[in-house]
Amino acid sequence: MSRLIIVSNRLPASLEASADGSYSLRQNVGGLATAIGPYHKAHRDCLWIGWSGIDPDQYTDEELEKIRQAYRDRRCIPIFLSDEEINGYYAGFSNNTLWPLFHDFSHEAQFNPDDWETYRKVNMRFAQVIEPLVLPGDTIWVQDYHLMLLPKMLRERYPKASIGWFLHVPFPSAEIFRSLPWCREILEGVLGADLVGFHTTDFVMSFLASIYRLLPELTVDQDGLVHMPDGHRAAVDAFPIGIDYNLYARTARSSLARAMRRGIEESAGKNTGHRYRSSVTAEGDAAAEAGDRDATWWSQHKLEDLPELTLARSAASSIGRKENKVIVSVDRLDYTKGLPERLKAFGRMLEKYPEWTGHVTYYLLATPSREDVESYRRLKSQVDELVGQINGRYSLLAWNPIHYITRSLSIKPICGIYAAGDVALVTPLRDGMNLVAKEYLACHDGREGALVLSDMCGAADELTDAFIVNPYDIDMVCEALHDALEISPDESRARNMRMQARLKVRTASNWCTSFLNILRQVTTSGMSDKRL
Ligand code: ADQ
Repeated sequence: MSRLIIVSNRLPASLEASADGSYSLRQNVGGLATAIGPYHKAHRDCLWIGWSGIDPDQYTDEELEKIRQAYRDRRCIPIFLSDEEINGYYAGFSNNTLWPLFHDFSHEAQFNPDDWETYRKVNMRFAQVIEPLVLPGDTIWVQDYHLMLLPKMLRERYPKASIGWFLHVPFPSAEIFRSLPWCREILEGVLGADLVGFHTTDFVMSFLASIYRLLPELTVDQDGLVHMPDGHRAAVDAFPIGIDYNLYARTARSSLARAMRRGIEESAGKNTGHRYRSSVTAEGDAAAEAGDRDATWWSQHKLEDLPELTLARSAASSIGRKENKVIVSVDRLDYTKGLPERLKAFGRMLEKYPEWTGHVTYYLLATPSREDVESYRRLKSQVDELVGQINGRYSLLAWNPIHYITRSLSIKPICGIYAAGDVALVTPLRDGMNLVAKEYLACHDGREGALVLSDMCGAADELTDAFIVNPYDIDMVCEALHDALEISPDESRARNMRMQARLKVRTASNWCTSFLNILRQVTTSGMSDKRL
């Protein structure tokens, strides 16, 4: 029976130290951990190798051994990297070169030969750690853009091993990819695998186009098999990743998620009419009671005189709206996620459709990431500023259009946010798949909830019943958002049922098995060819 060795940049669990000096592990959230984690857990002979995320210089040898043991107990093998290695391999080449380039942000990409050299060395280090662990017949599955040289390094050590590689982010067009000074080495590195996987057929086509252009000595046959001059061949195909649908549907019904949903709905004034009006009254009463110097102002003005209230109320009644609405989005703060464009579209909607004033609240969860990188700090300031501008311009006395949260939340409150959203606004400028769109639909299992989805992510190929938009087109997003808020519950449920039916079948676990089954088939047929 062949074992599976998963290799990724980060392990699926992070270290937590207890006061008594022992170490335990906490499951990481994120696409990769949730997609492959259950397979790893369920198969006792499956190992996971990756960077531990800790600086070994901060620990004694004895402590490092305890840490290794804590990981071994979970069938994980930690790799320890120094600060210098992390700077060059992870922050440098992975995040400052490959990430922007692969997401069509070439202007953000830095081409630093020292970072490339460290990336190469760290990929080699992974190969060295894996080497003593591999047994004949093992399958090795390498993940993502951090480890693009590893398949070839492993192939050189194990010519007969079964090796897969999967890219979780987009593969760019050949025109963009060839601007990378080390593009050939990267392609050759990946092609050491027997099976190369992407989320969509578009990414497969871009990858094959780069091979035609940059490695003309290779041939690609009708079945998408790439033939190397040394006789090795690699299959290339699309495997759109799914989610654990039942986990999200179930978690959305948990008591914590339900409480979170109720809290959001209440604060957005849902099912309670125009809540801001009673808050304004309460605010005035409280000021009067406290002998506030503004109390006279309050007593002299009838609430009906407030122009903003009149505007909101008359506009709302003119279209007969009874219910307030909630828009949600959940992101890591990254320039690929299109947050400034999305905020501008929301601001445009409040301007163009003033009847929404006081009646729609946007819950924006955007957790900062990579804060040591200048472009990410700039983005954070830009988002802060836009949120401030929109809230400053449109807020009423007791209603803010945007509820902005920058904390990191765990799965239950996130499911509560998803479940509270009448509309989810998911508009990345570029994304390999985008799991948030799928998680939102699972949290609306069997009920209404409209999805506004960017056509620049892999998920748009599958979720065709969503309101599909070009995320750069502010007017288009504004109109789609308005339409999504206005959709009838029946139509929304009907659209969702079609998308949910697909998501229930194409789960994370099915993605995992389908990749591994094809890898097995490719390797088996390759071996029989070699025997011939
Ligand atoms: P990511 O870039 O991590 O994944 P995505 O697919 O959206 O992007 O997954 C994000 C995950 O993190 C989701 O499970 C979501 O619930 C969670 N998350 C997002 N924001 C969060 C926040 N603020 N706090 C807590 N959790 C948050 C990469 C690629 C994607 C691809 C996945 C899987 O970039 O395109 O879909 O891998 O292949």
